[in-house]
Amino acid sequence: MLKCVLFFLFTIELACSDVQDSNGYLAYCPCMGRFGNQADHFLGALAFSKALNRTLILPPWVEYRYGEPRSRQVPFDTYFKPEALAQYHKVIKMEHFMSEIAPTLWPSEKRVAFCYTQRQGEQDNSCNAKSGNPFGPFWDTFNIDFAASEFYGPLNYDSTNAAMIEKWQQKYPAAKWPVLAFTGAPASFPVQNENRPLHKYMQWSDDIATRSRQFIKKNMSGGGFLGIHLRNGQDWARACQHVKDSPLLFAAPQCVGYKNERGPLTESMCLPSKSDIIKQIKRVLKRLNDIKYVFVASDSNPMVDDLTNALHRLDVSIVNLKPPNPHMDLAILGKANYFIGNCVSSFTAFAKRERDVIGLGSEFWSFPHRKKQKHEEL
Ligand code: GFB
Repeated sequence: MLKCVLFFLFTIELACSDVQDSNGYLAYCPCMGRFGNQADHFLGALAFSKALNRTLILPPWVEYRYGEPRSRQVPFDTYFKPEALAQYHKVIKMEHFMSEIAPTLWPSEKRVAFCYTQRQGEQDNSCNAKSGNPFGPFWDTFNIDFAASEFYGPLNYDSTNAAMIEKWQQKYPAAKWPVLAFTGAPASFPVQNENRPLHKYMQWSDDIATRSRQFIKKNMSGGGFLGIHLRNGQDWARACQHVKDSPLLFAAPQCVGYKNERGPLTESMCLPSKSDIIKQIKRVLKRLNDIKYVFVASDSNPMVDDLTNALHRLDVSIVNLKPPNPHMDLAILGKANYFIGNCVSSFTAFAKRERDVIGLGSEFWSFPHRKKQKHEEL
């Protein structure tokens, strides 16, 4: 029996693997950045496939392990439930598409790579869709080689622009182009404001949801918890040096707005000092009732000793995950009574969106920017 994906709209519709979508499919490589970047891109690709009315092929997540020259591809449903996404739009796992549908609908000679314009690589005038890491390893996971390239420029993937969507439909009708396979995500980074609410369809897999609940029960019961994200590794410190010249660096629009309409981006929003972090946590703890724990997620230094020393009078315990696990960290941050995150980080952006769609409160380090009073500087 072939697996089916359930769509719960007004009626229940079954999209079984032996039924092909006559409106076509959309595939892409999440080839830019790590999890937070890929998640931003995913929401854009989801909106774009919905606008084109093509089934979205759920790509595996691309992960990098220290010392390994090739990325690893982790099946989409390791972290998220396809059936929750199916409440919004038609989706199919890439593994499933390749085993059940590609052999007839998308045979080797029909595999065309889409890119805006030519990319550098082995061949001239080509998307070179498999040149470099993770491009090669990603498509190799499914034994996909491309027979040709298609440059779709000047079209773009703004799913809110009906005239643009019409142009895609005209130029690439599903009957002739059953699969649009993009060399990179057909989406902008950071995610477009309009697509942020789509996060509600990203629901953690049972495995992650259960383990995060168990962690909270075991380590943080008998009171609420404040979740904090400390992005402070060396890569981050280097990136934050660019704040002066990049007022919308990475995910910064999530706090300062897409046009800096909510103020300037400061270095302290990107890499807050220890004293700024402690002051802000104290302010938040004073404001909130019944917080007994501070859960720290960090890529590098969770500052457990510093926080323990600084907060011991406030009767809170500092908790973190050992060994580290980014997805578990995010799932736990998503459930905190309150959250303080890093405005510039797309990792924070994931937790912030998840919390927004269920109405939980959050704020960012050192945001909004307030000019220090003279006595504070002394
Ligand atoms: O997710 P991400 O694109 O977020 O990349 P940023 C950061 C990666 O660092 C995550 C790890 O995918 C995790 O693997 N990481 C970050 C964490 N925070 C945590 C945490 O709290 N816990 C754990 N366990 N892991 C930007 C990138 O990272 O960093 C840019 O988007 C660039 O492309 C820049 O590389 C330097 O947006 O924070």
